[in-house]
Amino acid sequence: MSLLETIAGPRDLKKVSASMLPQLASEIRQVLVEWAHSPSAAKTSGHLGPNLGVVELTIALHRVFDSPADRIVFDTGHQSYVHKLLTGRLAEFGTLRQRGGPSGYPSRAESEHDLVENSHASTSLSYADGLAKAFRLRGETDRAVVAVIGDGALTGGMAWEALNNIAAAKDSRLVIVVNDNGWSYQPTVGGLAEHLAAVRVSQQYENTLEYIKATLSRTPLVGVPLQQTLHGIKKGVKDVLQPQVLFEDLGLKYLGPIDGHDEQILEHALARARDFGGPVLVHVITQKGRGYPPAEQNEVDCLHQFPPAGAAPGTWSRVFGDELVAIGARRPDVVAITAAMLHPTGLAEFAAAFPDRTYDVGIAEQHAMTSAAGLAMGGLHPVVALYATFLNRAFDQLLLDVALHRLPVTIALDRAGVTGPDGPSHHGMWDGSVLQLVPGLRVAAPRDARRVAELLNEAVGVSDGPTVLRYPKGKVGGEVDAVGRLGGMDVLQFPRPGLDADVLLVGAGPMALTGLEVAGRLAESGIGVTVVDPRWLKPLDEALTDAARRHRLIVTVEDNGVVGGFGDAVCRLLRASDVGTAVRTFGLPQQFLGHGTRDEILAAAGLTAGSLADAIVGLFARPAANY
Ligand SMILES: Cc1ncc(C[n+]2csc(CCOP(=O)(O)OP(=O)(O)O)c2C)c(N)n1
Repeated sequence: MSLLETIAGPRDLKKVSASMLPQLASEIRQVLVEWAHSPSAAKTSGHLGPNLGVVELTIALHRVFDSPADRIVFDTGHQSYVHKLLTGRLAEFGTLRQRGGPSGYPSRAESEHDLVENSHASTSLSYADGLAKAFRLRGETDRAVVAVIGDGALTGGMAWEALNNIAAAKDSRLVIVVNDNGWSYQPTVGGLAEHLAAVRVSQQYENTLEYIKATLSRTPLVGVPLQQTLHGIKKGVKDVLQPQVLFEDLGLKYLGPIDGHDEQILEHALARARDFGGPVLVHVITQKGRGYPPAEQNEVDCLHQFPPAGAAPGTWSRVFGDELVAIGARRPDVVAITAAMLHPTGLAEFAAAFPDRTYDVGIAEQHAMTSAAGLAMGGLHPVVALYATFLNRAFDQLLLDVALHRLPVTIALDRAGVTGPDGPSHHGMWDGSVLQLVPGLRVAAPRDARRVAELLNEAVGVSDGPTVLRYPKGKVGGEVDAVGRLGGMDVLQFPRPGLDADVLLVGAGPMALTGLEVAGRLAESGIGVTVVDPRWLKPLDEALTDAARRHRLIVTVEDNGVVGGFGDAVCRLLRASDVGTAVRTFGLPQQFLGHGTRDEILAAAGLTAGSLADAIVGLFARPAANY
């Protein structure tokens, strides 16, 4: 039996003697690496590099704090695998991120030790601020709150809003652990990153570490107020360690930098921070991918995800990225913005070709959008590449900073629709609805690679307002050319000879291709279908109304929440034009959808060709008035 197998929770972990902890850390790393290379992880992928980096830190956290009475909030939550392994989930770990298996993020349904499952970055400090205030107000003064936040997540504006408030909440029992590995997906960028790097890489840091080790080993654990220790540390290194003034000037107690792979030092520092009685920031230096050479040496992202998440040839991301390079060569005014996701959004080639015209703004979608507004006001045409789910962060900026000013900004929304193993927070199922609210915004959804190129060119050709391109995760399917045109829309298929124009099936993006399969099945039941790809989902093409009048039933299919999306927009258009034809809208149920493969989730949502065809055949079995 391994040591890890004997640990069912933090209580067991606390009993392990300090001398055995290196063995425990190495067993955990072995489990992580073996899982990453398993056939199951090959399908689901997962976060390897971040977890290898927090092994000692997570052990120390669970030995010093008393979860779940003390609350540990992991920012983003992608680095919580070690926490899962130490809180009784070793047996299920092999099915991580699979349908029915553990989530790739903390999950309250799984464990009392899990709390925040949102997995959008930079929120942990606000949660922690609220939790600490709640414990204080309720008189639960023995409870501490810890937020573990990466240097990447610390680039998000919300984190700074929280720091501003935490500094003012002087009696909150709150420990902020900055897990500083220097990386987001990419090396973390910006002034904050430079500040942290100055602390991290300087010779002073080495000196400080030595000093802290010496100080802490000389002082007994209990009874020495943190302030005294801090004072001692500062006295010793005051002249050489200036960079820490950033946090101190904000009014936060700063402790560090601490070697994040020295478990004993971590325990000492965290215990002092816990007992301080007010907010403390513990700056911990870790190495992303620690202990697994292929991750340590990976120059793209330290194997942030494994298998790697980059934009492989043939993916939607890459097709977008390659076309943007071609556009960039012709159009010197086109610039690209990423929020810390250069490779996954397919911008790496553009950045290589036009480094001066590519901006990585950190995990700062709000800033990305308004900065794009500024770039557009300055005479450029920015292309902001985001995962669809993260557009939520920048809605107000899109609405008022960009659209109100009718600025020519193009937003490329990758991973739109069901994404799969990342679960409810990562499905791109909201953008199709919230974008409908934005006046003057044009939204395109390509069905295949040719249309990505075509629509991206049309989008960057728009100079009097914002445009959006939304496309899913993964590989692009085969190309399907139009057989006709209806206004600006592509007709992919007319009803088979001998069949009536029964159904007008309008499929958004690749759902138009699913529509072709549906049409094939319906033809077998004698139902004639016209399949249309609208290309632009907003504004809708007026030609849709005439076409609708010529059919008995309109069916819309979209890979987006069914409420307020493209289908609802079609209904509104038809109502406004007094078209009486019945309409059925198919999309994702407006629920938080769990993790699984994209195919599994689409099947459960009834968005496969078979389910759609069955549903439509069922409708035709009813009297016409009741469609
Ligand atoms: C709002 C938001 N934007 C983008 C992401 C995608 N994302 C997940 S992890 C990550 C990098 C996190 O870096 P850091 O906080 O330093 O943690 P590390 O992985 O380095 O441990 C990014 C950009 C996200 N989760 N949330």
